[in-house]
Amino acid sequence: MEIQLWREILTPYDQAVKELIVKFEHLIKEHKEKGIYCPIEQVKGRLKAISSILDKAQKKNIEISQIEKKLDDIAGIRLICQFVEDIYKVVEIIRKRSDLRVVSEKDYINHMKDSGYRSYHIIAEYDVETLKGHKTINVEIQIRTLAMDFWSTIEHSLQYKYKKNIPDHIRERLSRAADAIIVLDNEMSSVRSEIMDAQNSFLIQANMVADILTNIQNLYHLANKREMLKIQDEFYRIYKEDNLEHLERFRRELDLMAEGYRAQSYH
Ligand code: 0O2
Repeated sequence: MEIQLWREILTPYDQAVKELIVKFEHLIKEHKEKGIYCPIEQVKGRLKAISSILDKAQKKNIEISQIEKKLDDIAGIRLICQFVEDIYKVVEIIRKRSDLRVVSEKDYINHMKDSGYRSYHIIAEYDVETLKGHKTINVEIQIRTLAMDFWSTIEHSLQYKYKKNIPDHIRERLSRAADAIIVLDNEMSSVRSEIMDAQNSFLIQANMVADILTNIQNLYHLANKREMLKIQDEFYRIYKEDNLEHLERFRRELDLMAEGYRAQSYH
């Protein structure tokens, strides 16, 4: 048997996790900048600990030399959503990505595990470029709601504490908590459009305020400074009104003014 160079083995998986976190976080940022609701709320990622790799290999009777071929979750990405509906939107996003090739899917949302665990799992191939060249590895992507993530994090810690033999009375409580999570997620889904409207308005307002203040700052260097201070005061006054239409009108007027100054400075 060859000596296992764990650092060398794990480097591409570590790289994949880091790259995918950046990519999915950027996707969230792009949605926010465009004022569009993003079905992904949070991105997490982890490289499986060597001890967990060894435990899983032992449990599944996998030879150490076969670990890379047979373990799909050395690189793990978790995408957390607000609503159950979002999970399937995220699945669609992943299926369409050109940098991920879906190998298999498991729907533990519609087919809850006996433990009460719910999540959508995708195993996908991902290409990394390292010092040693090109390598295709498998990545496990778990997609679940905030509530499901809460449950599974707690349950995972208890599994660790009790070495996978959780006492019956705690199991029962976890099972009741899993049922409560289903009720909670359903309740949240029923007010989804209201929550999304509220979040969208917040996003639209935040983008508008950022635009206005950037314009004011840029114009401050070009236009009459006193006039710009007046405009800034006007902005604070309108902002206090808490009226999105007025804020939008103010932004358009400021845009026109900025265009005028830009045209002047061009000529
Ligand atoms: P860790 O420590 O999170 O990495 P299979 O091949 O289908 O028989 P496998 O490969 O374990 O079994 O796949 P499965 O069942 O889809 O589980 C993959 C991962 O999902 C697990 O990885 C967990 O992260 C998570 N998971 C599955 N079942 C449960 C559960 O009952 N509770 C919690 N909290 N998480 C679960 P690992 O390697 O088991 O664990």
